[in-house]
Amino acid sequence: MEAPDPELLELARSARTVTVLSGAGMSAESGVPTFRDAGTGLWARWSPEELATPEAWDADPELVWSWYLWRARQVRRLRPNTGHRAVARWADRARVHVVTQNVDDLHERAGSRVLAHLHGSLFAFRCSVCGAPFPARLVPGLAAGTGAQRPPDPPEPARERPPECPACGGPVRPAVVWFGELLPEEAVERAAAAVAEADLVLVVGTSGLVQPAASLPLVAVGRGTPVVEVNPEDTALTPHADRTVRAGAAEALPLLLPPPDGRRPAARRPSTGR
Ligand code: BV8
Ligand code: ZN
Repeated sequence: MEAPDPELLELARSARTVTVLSGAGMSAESGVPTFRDAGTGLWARWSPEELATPEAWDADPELVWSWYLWRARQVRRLRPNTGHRAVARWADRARVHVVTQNVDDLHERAGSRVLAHLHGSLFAFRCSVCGAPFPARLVPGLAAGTGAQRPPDPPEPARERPPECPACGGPVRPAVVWFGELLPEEAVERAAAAVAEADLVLVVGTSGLVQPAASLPLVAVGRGTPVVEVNPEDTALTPHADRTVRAGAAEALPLLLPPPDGRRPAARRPSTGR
């Protein structure tokens, strides 16, 4: 990717309050399959939309639990990419609010404080009956820390039983938001406030298909806040964004980041900005 054009650089580097809205593409270059791809490999027989639902859980809690544990263990073995790290460093030079649809913890492991996990987290758990939180450290095989060495995946998804809630004996579920479930109200409120407060909204790696998260960038558009999209592909948001950077997050974000000492690097020929 060419260096971003001077106007886009100025927009990115003069912003005092940046709200980053990230989707699965943010973690793609870390090796985390995007949501649509989460049904590949071992789980190719199921579509993620089928498994990420209360109905799938009710029908076969072990299957759904095994899928989430497989995804969580996969993330544990992966690392934040240069895009996550650029967002974390940006916070040294401007107020940065990170709002993510992702359920991985790569923003945090890169050093960002995440303002809102709109769709929950692979590493938070609660009882599916009484709602009592369940500590991740008690989840078998989810070793804390990164890069937990685990044997390669079995040829078939291993079916594992979800732990039982100590309070009521109910099966423990991942604290993620399934399709048809409401998003955590306080997370949505914090995200909306961060969009309202921003003088730049950076939308990174989301196809903009899943509501209500997909409406957040449009709130910024409605307020006249500059919206910059970072995505190798066109998305539902593209027609509404002020600028589009047709590149991956790990490549584009370090180029947009303000330099540490406020120097303005000599910007070469513009990118593919709109
Ligand atoms: C709700 C957690 C109220 C779980 C997720 C009809 C019936 C019922 C509901 C609905 C309906 N119509 C609409 C709805 C609402 C529904 C919805 O929006 N459905 C869509 C599919 C139409 N939403 C809900 O149900 C939400 N709740 O509305 O409650 C309600 C209640 C009942 C009835 C109606 C309404 C809950 C939505 C949350 C679902 N949970 N995740 C889990 O992870 O297992 S969503 C999940 O999919 C992800 O979190 C992600 O946010 C989303 C999209 O996944 P992906 O496609 O992988 O990622 P993304 O979209 O971000 O696309 C990847 C992008 O990255 C691409 O653009 C690609 O080009 C780009 N990319 C690739 N590489 C890179 C890159 N970008 C940058 N750099 C790269 N290197
Ligand atoms: Zn319980």
